[in-house]
Amino acid sequence: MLDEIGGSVDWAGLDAAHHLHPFTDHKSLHAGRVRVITGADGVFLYDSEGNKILDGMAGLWCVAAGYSRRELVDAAAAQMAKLPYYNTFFKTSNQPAIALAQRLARLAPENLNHVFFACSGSEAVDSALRIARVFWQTKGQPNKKIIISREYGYHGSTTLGASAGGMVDMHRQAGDLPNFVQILPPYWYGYGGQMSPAEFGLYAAQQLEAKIRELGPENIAAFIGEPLQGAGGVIIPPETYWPEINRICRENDILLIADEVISGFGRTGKMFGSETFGIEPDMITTAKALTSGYIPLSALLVGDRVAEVLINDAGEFYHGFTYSGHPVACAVALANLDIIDRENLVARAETMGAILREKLHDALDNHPMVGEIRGIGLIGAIELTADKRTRRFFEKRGRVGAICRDRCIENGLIMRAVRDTMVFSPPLIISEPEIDLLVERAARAIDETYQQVKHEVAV
Ligand code: PXG
Repeated sequence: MLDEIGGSVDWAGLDAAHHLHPFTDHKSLHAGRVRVITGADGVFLYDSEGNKILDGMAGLWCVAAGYSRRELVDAAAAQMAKLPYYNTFFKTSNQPAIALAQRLARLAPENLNHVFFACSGSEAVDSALRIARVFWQTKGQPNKKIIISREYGYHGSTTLGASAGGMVDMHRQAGDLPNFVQILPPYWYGYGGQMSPAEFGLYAAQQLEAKIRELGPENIAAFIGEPLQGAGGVIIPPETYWPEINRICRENDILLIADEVISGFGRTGKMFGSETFGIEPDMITTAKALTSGYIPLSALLVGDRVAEVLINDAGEFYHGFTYSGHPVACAVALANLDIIDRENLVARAETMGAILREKLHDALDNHPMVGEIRGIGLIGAIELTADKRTRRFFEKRGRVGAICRDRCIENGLIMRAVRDTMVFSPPLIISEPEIDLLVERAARAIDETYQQVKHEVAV
């Protein structure tokens, strides 16, 4: 159909005329031209202007297995031919959903043995928060409703997810739901001051204890946090942080939800970020790399103490989606997990991530505008700074990051800017020559940015 329309169509013009985009200032979008992506292969994207771009973000942190994986296409086609859809309501199920639930229970930390399916990370988060509240209602503690999270946390864009997240602009538009509060994120580079990272990790975790004391543990349902905060700027907590959070949640009888929508399925060099950081969660939300983004699917992994109450005591759980346990999406996820397993992508994230960081350090450590290079597995960030000695931010945050993001694209690389922090999360299949290309293009883009804003940088 698309091919039949031919090459003369003004796709960008039609997009501006009819297409509303997520997280977009449409006026500024229409002032320029939208980039139309037409194809992809491995770690590269192709656009309608004939550019070939290295995708340093794996789509939106999701295309773990890389583009153009024939097996995923075949898995979808075979399942579509056999059973394209049926629901999992009303005492029915399907084989791909059952097989995937079993497989996820095996992969998850040992106390998480049940799975609830949805279509997006937001819906998985929504489901987790709903289950947390039902859990306490069922246990006769209906006042335990408050959800604590962190500033710069991102938990999706449903109204519950936006309220749980720590993005102030989203709160303003999505409405401020009651019973959500945020605490300081474990962002040492930004907030650590003179403390060592280890000291600051404890300090940031203890903000949770202080908030619990202020609000009363009898009013708090759960703490939700990403093992590392992706959309907030790849904020990687010091090692001291999560063990302290585990202790505080346990001692105050508060559920701990690890939002692994980005960190799940190998990104941090272990199957789950919970393993990497030593988190002991009651629930884990996953999405994105579960299908490498080829088809929408999310899975909420539910721990035994919560599942037992939900199954045995809660009665009907009034929640679910038309596409919960979609057979085609689950079949694609199974084929994708086969690739991750067979190609050792989890271990590969750790080794290739170390190589990528080493090369970034070699290329950029001495750059006057680079304040920090951090990462774990194949996810990381480069802090652009106005003064690398004091870690001072630029005036009007986000401006220099936006310049750098545009310079990256001009140089054939997709990297995201979060404020003035450049973030990357390439497909886990990235090779060493492709890492060289990523580093070379990133370094060039950062240097071109520096040439523009040099007068603002202390030397
Ligand atoms: N939790 C986390 C930790 C996420 O990163 C969601 C939940 C929501 O997932 P869905 O599938 O509903 O989008 C996410 C999604 C960005 C960006 O610009 C990040 C996400 C989504 C869109 C943009 O970094 N993360």
